[in-house]
Amino acid sequence: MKLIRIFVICALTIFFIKCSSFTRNPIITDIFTADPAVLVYQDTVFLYAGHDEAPVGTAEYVMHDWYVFSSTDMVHWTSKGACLSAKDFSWAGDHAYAGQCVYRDGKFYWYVPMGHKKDSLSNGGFAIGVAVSTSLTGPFTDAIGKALITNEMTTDKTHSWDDIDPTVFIDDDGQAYLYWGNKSCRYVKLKSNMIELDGPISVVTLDNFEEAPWLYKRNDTYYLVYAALFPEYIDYATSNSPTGPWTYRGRITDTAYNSTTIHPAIIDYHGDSYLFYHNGALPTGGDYRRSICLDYLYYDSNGTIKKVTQTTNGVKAVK
Ligand code: FUB
Repeated sequence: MKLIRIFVICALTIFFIKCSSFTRNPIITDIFTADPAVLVYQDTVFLYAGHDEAPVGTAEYVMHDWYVFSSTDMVHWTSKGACLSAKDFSWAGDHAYAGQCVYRDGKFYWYVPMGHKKDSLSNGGFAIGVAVSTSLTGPFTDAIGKALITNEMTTDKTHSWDDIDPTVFIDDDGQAYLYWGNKSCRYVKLKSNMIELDGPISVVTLDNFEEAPWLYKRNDTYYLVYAALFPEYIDYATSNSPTGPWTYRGRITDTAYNSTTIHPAIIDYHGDSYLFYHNGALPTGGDYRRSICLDYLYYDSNGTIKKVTQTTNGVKAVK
């Protein structure tokens, strides 16, 4: 009798969790995911995610590929599988860190940082590549057959992992901008083909900048949101131009639960604004076994972002 009661309670709990109209954070629970980037395409939300594969007890990132998930209600997420791998770039070693996929003229461009093999173009260190596909989920191929940004192209900081975490924004006039960096934030204009630089690389002055920039525009204001300090918070700055100068506006989140890193992605969907980030909340989770989460983000009437509370309930299903 007792066993039957326990079975019924378990079954009901699973049923209610599955039917819940809230996301529950983390939103992906069957693998470890990090570094969210989000793209809304034809009324569906596509989440491009890093994949943490470090075994329990391993104190370094083990990341070989990137996953795609989709949702139309922000609660139920469908895995499209590993849609891109560091192996898809002949010049890359490993270390599939944080990327972002954007759409332009019928194609999807996925900008990703990886370690560069030592060869005639680079002496190693992190580099940024771009993969292209006519489909949101691939197959993706290396768009240029070499890195778009190498460690040698940025000389203001010398550490080997300063060229990571690309974010790409296409302005209303069609000009595309690539921002990226660790410790030093940089940007460069991209040509309309999305695979060539269109000018010099510039260094951006930003308070507390650590890594993980996310650039977007709301009304006439440009927002540059990023991981700040270490352990990381999410801070942001605004400007009336996509190239700055940037005015520091403050803190969006505190540090993440059980993770020294946190990584922002922000979208609007069906009238609400959302912040994606990661924490280490899954069982056996931590710094190198992270999980993507999702919470509402609110603006004041003057456009400033209110501080986001990281919840376990997440957000409600979009009707
Ligand atoms: O996932 C590896 C690195 O950790 C990312 O590139 C950073 O943003 C941090 O999340």
